[in-house]
Amino acid sequence: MMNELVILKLKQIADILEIIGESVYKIRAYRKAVEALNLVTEDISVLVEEGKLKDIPGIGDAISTKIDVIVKTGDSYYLQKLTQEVPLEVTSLMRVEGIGGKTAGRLYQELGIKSIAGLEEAIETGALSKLSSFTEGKIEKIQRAIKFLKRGRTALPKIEKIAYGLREKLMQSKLLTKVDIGGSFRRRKSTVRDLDFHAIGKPENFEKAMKYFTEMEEVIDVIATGKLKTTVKLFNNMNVDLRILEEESDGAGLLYSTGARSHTIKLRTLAEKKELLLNEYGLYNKDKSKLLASETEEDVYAGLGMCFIPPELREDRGEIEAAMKNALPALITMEDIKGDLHTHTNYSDGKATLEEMIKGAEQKGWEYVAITDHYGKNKIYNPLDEEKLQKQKKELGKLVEEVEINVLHGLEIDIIKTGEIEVSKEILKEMDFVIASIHSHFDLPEEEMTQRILTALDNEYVNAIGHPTGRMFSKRADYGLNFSKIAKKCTQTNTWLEINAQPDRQDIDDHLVFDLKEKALIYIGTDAHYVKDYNFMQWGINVARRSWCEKKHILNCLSFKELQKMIK
Ligand code: DGT
Ligand code: CA
Ligand code: CA
Ligand code: ZN
Repeated sequence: MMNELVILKLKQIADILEIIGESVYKIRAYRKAVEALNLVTEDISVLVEEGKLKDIPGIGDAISTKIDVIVKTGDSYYLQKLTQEVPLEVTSLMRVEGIGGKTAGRLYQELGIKSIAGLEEAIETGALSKLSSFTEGKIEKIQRAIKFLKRGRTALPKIEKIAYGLREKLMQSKLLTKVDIGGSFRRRKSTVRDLDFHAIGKPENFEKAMKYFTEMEEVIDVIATGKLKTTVKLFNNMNVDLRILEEESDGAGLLYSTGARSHTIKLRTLAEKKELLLNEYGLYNKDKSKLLASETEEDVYAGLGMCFIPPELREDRGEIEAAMKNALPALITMEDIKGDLHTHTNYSDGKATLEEMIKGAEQKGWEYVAITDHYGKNKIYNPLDEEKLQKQKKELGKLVEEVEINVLHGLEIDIIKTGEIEVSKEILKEMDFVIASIHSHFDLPEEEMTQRILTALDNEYVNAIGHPTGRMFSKRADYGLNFSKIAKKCTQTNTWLEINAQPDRQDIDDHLVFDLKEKALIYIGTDAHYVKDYNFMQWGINVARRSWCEKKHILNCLSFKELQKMIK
């Protein structure tokens, strides 16, 4: 939990420095520190105590002192000082895609805009269009980005550590005997709006537990408080609901909190048809004189005549009917995954060496890994050229002698605006696995975007389309695509669609995988840039599970031999 807070404060410092227009070196130092701390698995307060902070590469004297203060006081004096010059709120402007520190600074200095609401107002009144360089096109882009931000949803991976930290603290209070996190979080949705805690305790402790909850240091505001349900706002602006029930209602209460609403409403309707009554306390007979089931979710489902339904499936998409017939899918698990097909090394924009990435994949127990560094002209990705590719090939040749794991030598290449691929067929032909992805011109209309991918699919050497819809939860919505057209051509050309498991992407979305899994060829790729990114596989598994995928639906559940046969 402290780690999250430290990272947040350092990020805020970097943002403010950028708005003020401080030296790029200073800003970069803070950004680097944030990046480094994101990789730290130990508790930062323990590192401070043991004086080990400066052992972390990227943390120098100045920043280490700042971290020290944050750990000890929960806040940063330095940040407080900076915010006398520019209010912290101004940093919220930087969440709008296309607005960096410099622009945020201008908006504040020249128009006094502090918040996204203020920015919207300036668009409305026309004040923004009077500012130099704010063309009609640019303002339109900003409007779209604001609309996207206002969904108020956060990628699940981004909130997971915080959520588990809060649960830990609630348990430590000793006022509750069990704490679970329900809602979309438990259903493993790609994004969550708020967190829904479901807790069990003794009635005499309810009030004390609610008080403890509202007074936790992560809480910045209490939205509503009651004996059975309380809502608070966290430091990251996310709301958390806490419901407390007595032990005997554990199962029924967790079922209720987990939802989805449509799922529990369907269950209630079903109960009524059977002359029963279901609520968050239990399953009863019609006049409520007898409690039939409540202690565990299994009990409640059994009382309704069905087997346990995994939370990921609880969306009223046919899971209740399937559970009644005992015909739920055998959902894919991490153990079914045999390898990763999308990874980068420091030959392009990855952060680990070829050797580290290969050995890291082997450590995961995988049978194969595809190394797919960027190749092409897009300089942001430090792409390979012919010379670097040959060097990589040579190194790879030696490395494969040292390892058991099978390595596919692949590439990730750009689908340029026209849909063409600017890598020669002579090069592509030599590669074991070629992923083509869109990395530029994200705002073309749906038809053009669809055609762009269809054109790319004409290239016989393209094996897969990476992160197909381009959405990034913290940045931009997906560009519209006609998926039935794309999926059809993918199947015709034996081109695979990726579930990109990056936390911010989880692309393609579960509703698409749900529809396409029988028709299209789908695999999960982590797009790893560090060895630890192999753990992103779990986010891809979530998407697949929510889409009712069994291992037969996901290509990287195949053995290496079978996979090789499948690759064109
Ligand atoms: P979210 O927060 O938008 O990511 O999605 P959920 O599913 O977590 O939605 P949320 O937080 O509004 O509600 C959490 C769970 O609480 C929901 O899945 C079911 C339960 N719930 C809340 N209010 C109601 C209600 O009025 N009726 C029913 N049946 N369930 C409710
Ligand atoms: Ca929720
Ligand atoms: Ca809620
Ligand atoms: Zn990519």
